[in-house]
Amino acid sequence: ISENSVLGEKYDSGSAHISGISTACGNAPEQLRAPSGIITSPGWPLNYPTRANCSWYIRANTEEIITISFQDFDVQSSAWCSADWLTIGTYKNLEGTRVCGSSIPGPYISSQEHVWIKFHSDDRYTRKGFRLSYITGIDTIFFNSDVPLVLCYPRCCSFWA
Ligand SMILES: [Ca+2]
Repeated sequence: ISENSVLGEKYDSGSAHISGISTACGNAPEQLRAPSGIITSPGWPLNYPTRANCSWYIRANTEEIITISFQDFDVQSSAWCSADWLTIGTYKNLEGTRVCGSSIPGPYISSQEHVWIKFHSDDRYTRKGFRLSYITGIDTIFFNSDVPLVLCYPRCCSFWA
């Protein structure tokens, strides 16, 4: 499909491990229905390749939400994250906030039962990339609200608000 497919190997971490090598960085999004899992940038733990375009679609059960937390994060820093970036958002075609750099982003809590995660790298300079985990579950905090009130606690505000 692309040069991405030759980089790295899948490995078994015990839970549903999804590497960026599979369809996520090809023509179609990687669709994830497992209740929890791990997503890494392509090639992890080696540097991600140039010209990567990956997308993951996580879907939980009805009335569940998805909590995403980062274990590692190192994406080439650039003004407005215009070079390499990761986004997490609700909609396929409406980009969420871009993040890049080497500070680990705060947790992301979905407002609906699905999220889109997208990763892009441009044609030069790569870094180690990212490793995140997600878990789905009943929304016990945000009853009857589309607004995740906890979103800015303890430190995710600057990344995702
Ligand atoms: Ca780059």
